[in-house]
Amino acid sequence: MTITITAFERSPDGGKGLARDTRVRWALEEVGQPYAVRLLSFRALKEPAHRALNPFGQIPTYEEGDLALFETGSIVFHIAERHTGLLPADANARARAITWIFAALNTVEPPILELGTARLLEGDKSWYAERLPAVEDRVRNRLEPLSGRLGEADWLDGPFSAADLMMVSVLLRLKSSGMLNDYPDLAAYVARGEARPAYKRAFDAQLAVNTAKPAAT
Ligand code: GTB
Repeated sequence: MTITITAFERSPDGGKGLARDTRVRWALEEVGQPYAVRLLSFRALKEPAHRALNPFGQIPTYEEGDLALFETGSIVFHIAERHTGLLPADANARARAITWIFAALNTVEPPILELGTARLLEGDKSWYAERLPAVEDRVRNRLEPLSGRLGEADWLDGPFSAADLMMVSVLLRLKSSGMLNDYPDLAAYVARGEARPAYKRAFDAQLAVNTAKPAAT
């Protein structure tokens, strides 16, 4: 059954892989599932046809037969459940991997998003410089214990899993801030994720979209 996801026809990051379709592409590449991509303009995101798939008018979405999903946590979990390679077979190890998916999305990602929003939307405000240290501290409050837990390990809990796919995807957003440089183990963890052939295929696929020349009119 054909899998179709949605993505920006032009991501604001110009192809740095930070839009959330990359994590879904990565999951599909890890399990070897081919997929099609429907590219959407910002206007199309808010039209009824897309809101029927995602009421919030966002990418990515996931369609497979009569199943339609939104939210990358749910989509990646679905892919990991239906195919081998992204979740351990042992029930307890599987539950721990799922816990880390939630931790990535609910505990680590929010302060990282807050930092991105502050830089993007508040950088020109008079109070920005005063507020920034507190926002960065909230990110460090997550990186410190994460780094402590990862320690010398390659991945969060045994072999690479959807937990690492999600955590690396979340941490990637910090690369441009330089904050990962204070945590060499996390920087190396992210680099290990980026070095995976499946990640590279996912990254290249979104880059091709975002660097394609517009069709001549
Ligand atoms: N919780 C949802 C999920 O995980 O699926 C969040 C989905 C989401 O934020 N989608 C964004 C979107 O559709 C794109 S990924 N935004 C359009 C809108 O809301 O109107 C967020 C994103 C966008 C751009 C960059 N970038 O350019 O660096 C990075 C991340």
